[in-house]
Amino acid sequence: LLSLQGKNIVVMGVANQRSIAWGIARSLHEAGANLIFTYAGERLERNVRDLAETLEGQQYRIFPCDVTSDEDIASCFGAIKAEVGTIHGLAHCIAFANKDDLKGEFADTSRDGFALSLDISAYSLTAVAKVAQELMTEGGSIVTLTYLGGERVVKNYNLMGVAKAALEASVKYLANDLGQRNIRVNSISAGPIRTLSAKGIGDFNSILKEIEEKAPMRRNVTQEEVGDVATFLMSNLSRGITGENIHVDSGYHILG
Ligand code: 0WD
Repeated sequence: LLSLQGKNIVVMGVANQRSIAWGIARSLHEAGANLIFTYAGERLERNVRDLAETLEGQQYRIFPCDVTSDEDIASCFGAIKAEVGTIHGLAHCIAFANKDDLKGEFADTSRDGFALSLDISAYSLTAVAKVAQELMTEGGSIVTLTYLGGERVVKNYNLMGVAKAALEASVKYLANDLGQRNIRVNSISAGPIRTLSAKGIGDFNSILKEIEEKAPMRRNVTQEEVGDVATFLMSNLSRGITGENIHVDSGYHILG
């Protein structure tokens, strides 16, 4: 029922084994997808290569792509086109904000910090979708990752909340543009997960604790659980869904 055999899927944003992108990659791999990884900066290439080597029987490919650069995006997807031709899916698992902007008051956000965070965390989805859609000649699925802080105020999430609001609105506009080409665009709103990026968010431990105490399921979610929903969204099972935001957060978002 759920097979991604023969499907070429690009995974952007693996930084280390805790990355949500890595949870997505493992789930996609289990469903039989051919994976193409992109990484930002030489520092991460080794990490991604070492992790990809652990995927049994996987003939993975790996390309550099810093999403702040249109040239990087063009050459990355140019290389993917040359090597694999058609792609069927793309997982965008990328965000950035300066640490200082993830604590204290949102009102203190600087102009430069705002521009950089919105560029990497929100605009990059559009920049990448614009180029990736050319390779989705048989239709496709684009999935990005967001967080509840984009829908309502979450302490310390500050600038990243504004970036996620822009990202979630981008999902809807992109879904509307690309729908006629049978390309679907959706987001997963993940509950808090301890990753490298999460380390930047002030008092992250208390956010995790709050979920354990109050979420309907009284526990936090894992990279694997987010990964499995991404696999569903990449698969034919979700063919009627686009412009949607699916919460994988133990139900926490239903609380007022
Ligand atoms: O609790 C969490 N961890 C949640 C994360 C809850 C809900 C959503 N998310 C989102 C994040 O906001 C992000 O969009 O999930 C996505 C993945 O984040 P992650 O797995 O939590 O974090 P991490 O493993 O650090 O991956 C984010 C990666 C970067 O890692 P580093 O640590 O090097 O900043 O985003 C990538 C990079 O690999 N990234 C870029 N990729 C291309 N070009 C760039 C860039 N300029 N900047 C960052």
